[in-house]
Amino acid sequence: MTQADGKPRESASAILVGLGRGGCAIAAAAKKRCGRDMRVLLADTDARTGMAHPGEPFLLLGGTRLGGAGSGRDIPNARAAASESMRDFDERVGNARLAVVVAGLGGGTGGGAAIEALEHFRRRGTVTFVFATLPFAFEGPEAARLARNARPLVEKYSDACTFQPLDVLVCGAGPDNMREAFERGMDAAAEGIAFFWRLLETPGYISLDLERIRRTFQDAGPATLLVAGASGPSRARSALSAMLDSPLLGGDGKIPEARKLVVGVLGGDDLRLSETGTVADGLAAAFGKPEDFSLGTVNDDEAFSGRLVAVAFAFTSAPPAPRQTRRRAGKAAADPLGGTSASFGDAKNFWKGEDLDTPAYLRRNLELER
Ligand SMILES: Nc1nc2c(ncn2[C@@H]2O[C@H](COP(=O)(O)OP(=O)(O)OP(=O)(O)O)[C@@H](O)[C@H]2O)c(=O)[nH]1
Ligand SMILES: [Mg+2]
Repeated sequence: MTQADGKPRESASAILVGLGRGGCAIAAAAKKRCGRDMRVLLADTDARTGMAHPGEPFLLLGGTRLGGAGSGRDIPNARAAASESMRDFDERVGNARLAVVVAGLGGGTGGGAAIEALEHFRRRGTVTFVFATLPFAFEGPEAARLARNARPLVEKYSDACTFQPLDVLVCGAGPDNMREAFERGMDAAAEGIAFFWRLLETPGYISLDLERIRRTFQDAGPATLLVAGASGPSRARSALSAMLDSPLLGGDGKIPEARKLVVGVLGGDDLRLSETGTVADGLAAAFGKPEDFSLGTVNDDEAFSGRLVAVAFAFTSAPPAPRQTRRRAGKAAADPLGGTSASFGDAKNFWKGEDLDTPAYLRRNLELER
């Protein structure tokens, strides 16, 4: 994975990990948009997912436990299956310093395997950003319950995360065909991830490279991710308004203050300084001028000629409580750059087929009272 000058690409130390059927579909679609230099790993408890994406690296999770038949919409089952495959997973992710984990919440594997993978990444020092979708309303209460149950643990174990309701991703213009709805949700999610990847790998005049993103995202917590594109003479203003009108901000016109804001502006050679300023200043002002503000630009005439795309990560809620990397006494921490990791065999507390590190409400499939 090298550039023309023979140096390794920045993005070689970043990996996109798709988990579960929906997560793998979105990750594979993002890779199609970004090209073959994007490092991807698809993993699922269901062997059919590997067949659906021929040519992409695929890891079957918990083959011994589940026989490649999926988790049966069971988060603890999927988590235990993922735990069984963590050595293989570790080998496949190699020396990644940043992992973008994509999962559709609403089933078993997207949530369960994500929790396991995130805990694993934390132990080995890889910074994680989770891009998770929340189920369509039409998927019913069971999918909503599974997503609600997985979400707090995904928040807990990731460095930064965003939850994108599929109903919002398809802009509420509900296609009345399920396949079309899922495809549109997948396209929108893949597009958001692909823009983020471009920010990482395409050097712009103001660069947001992997190490800056890594530092900014570490222990950053949940973010609202806003993406908007526009063309025409007032494209910067149009993109800014579309972002600030997003239903993800509550839709009541009151924009919460952000403690941290990351903004990317992507355009062609015609991207003007004043346009970058319009987007960056407009977003900073709307989110209460956070001191922790990062800006990156991408100039890619082939991809964005005539078009401007803006991406923002607004960290609006309280930062997560300080976290400690869970390590077993006597086990050395994995070297994040050094490949092999500590032993995982005893890193989990399984008893009678249950993972005792998973809260009881999840193990018993109960609903949390809020
Ligand atoms: N956009 C999109 N979302 C999907 C697709 N398939 C599933 N999803 C979403 O992902 C959620 C989880 O479904 P799956 O990915 O099928 O479930 P899984 O993670 O494989 O989990 P199990 O099969 O239960 O082990 C669903 O509730 C959907 O919201 C897809 O093809 N496109
Ligand atoms: Mg599945």
